Amino acid sequence: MTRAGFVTIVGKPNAGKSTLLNRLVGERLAIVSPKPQSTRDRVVGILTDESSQIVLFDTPGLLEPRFALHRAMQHAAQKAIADADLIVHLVDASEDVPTDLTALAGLPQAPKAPVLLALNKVDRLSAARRAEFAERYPLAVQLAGGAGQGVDELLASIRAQLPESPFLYPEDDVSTQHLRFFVAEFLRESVLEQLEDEVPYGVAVEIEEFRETTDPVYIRAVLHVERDSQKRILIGAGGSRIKSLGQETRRKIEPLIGKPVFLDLWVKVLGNWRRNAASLERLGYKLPPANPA
Ligand SMILES: Nc1nc2c(ncn2[C@@H]2O[C@H](COP(=O)(O)OP(=O)(O)OP(=O)(O)O)[C@@H](O)[C@H]2O)c(=O)[nH]1
Ligand SMILES: [Mg+2]
Repeated sequence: MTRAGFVTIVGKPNAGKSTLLNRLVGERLAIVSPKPQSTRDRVVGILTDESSQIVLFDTPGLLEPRFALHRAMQHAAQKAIADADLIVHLVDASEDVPTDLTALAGLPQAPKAPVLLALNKVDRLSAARRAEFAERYPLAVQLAGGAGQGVDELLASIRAQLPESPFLYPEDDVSTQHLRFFVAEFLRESVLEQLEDEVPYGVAVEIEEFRETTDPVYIRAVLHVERDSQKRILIGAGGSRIKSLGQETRRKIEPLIGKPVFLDLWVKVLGNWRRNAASLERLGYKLPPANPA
């Protein structure tokens, strides 16, 4: 008898969802950043042992949508919630207290799947504060997903609540995403690491070409920005910034691809892409239907 199911990790931006996914799967699948709103779409991680298979969905942080990209991000989280057999609601306990998930996710009604509350970043809390949380939220798991504290307990709770089912994916799979996706995400992570303030938020990555049979592997990626001023920043003086973004990203993707990579980077202006439905679609972000039934 095996258990298997879809487990969706949700929470506010920066709660530590992607860090937790990586820790659970034991691979760096999702990009992580101290800046909020780093995850923009669903990321899948698969964790299989002899008797269970957990298909994890990492999601964009839940926020009040201000423009089209935010609506696409909220929609991705809502879909992952609808697909879930179990939801892990992750709260950064060092900054926040749990709030109502239905309202936070902008849902018309409570999700069908059971919700497991997990209080994260407890490594930042005093013993007294942890005890207070334990008393107030007796069913919540206390975690420090970054360091791995409490992760076994969370896994045990998840496994106990998975439906009985045959495995959904081959036992050796750790994700369902293709290499292209990881290349685009790691490039965006490098942008989050190297650039300040608003710049990373205006960057979207498109992989235009991916030739795996050549040596080195040839990848052409476009960094789309919203304005000329952002383009200048991304290129940097004498091309210094784009060069270092390329170097950093190659360092991350070459172990994944297993071969040397020639990463051909371009920066283009796609005016106001975050607010434009056609641009978002082209970049692979799915907006909710305009008039939901
Ligand atoms: N102290 C501490 N920091 C953590 C922990 N987990 C994650 N972090 C840090 O919190 C920041 C955000 O982590 P992410 O995993 O990117 O958070 P997220 O919820 O995926 O964020 P979005 O994708 O923007 O919604 C990073 O700087 C992490 O290193 C933890 O258990 N303790
Ligand atoms: Mg994330």
